[in-house]
Amino acid sequence: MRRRGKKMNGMDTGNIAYAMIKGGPLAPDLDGNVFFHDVKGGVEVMVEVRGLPPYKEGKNGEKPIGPHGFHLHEKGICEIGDPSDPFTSAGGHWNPGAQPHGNHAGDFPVLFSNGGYARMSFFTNKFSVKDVVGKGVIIHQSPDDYRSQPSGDAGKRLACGVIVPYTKSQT
Ligand SMILES: [Cu+2]
Repeated sequence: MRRRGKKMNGMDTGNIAYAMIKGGPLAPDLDGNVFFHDVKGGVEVMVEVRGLPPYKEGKNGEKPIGPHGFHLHEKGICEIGDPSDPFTSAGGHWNPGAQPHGNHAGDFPVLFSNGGYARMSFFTNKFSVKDVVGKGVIIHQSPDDYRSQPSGDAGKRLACGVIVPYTKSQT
């Protein structure tokens, strides 16, 4: 089988991009990063954040806090805007294939907090790294139900990041 790209840490890698994640007014301690590596057949996504808010059960019609919806949004613009409803600047879900929510290219697994810390890595074949440079990464207050349209009912936006190309000099 032919392999494309350079090899690093056992993975085929071509392009690498990343987003620095910064919490807004609803989660000021939240920060971390998300890396996107081109691998064979798709992209490996690796996320690490700290400072997620404590879990809170959803009661009396309120949404739970956590696990946290996690998506790519169509605009790489992280302006706080309204502090009670931050980061609407990032727009809606990135959905280049005009799919129903649950099958958007930017629909990711939820983030589970471990005392505020979350780390996850997963594979997707729905895009390559060059497709997502310039897009936004959003972490939401509430879980994604993967069926409410158009965005999974994941609630307010805790944190935002803009995906940029990764180069060694940026470490
Ligand atoms: Cu989202």
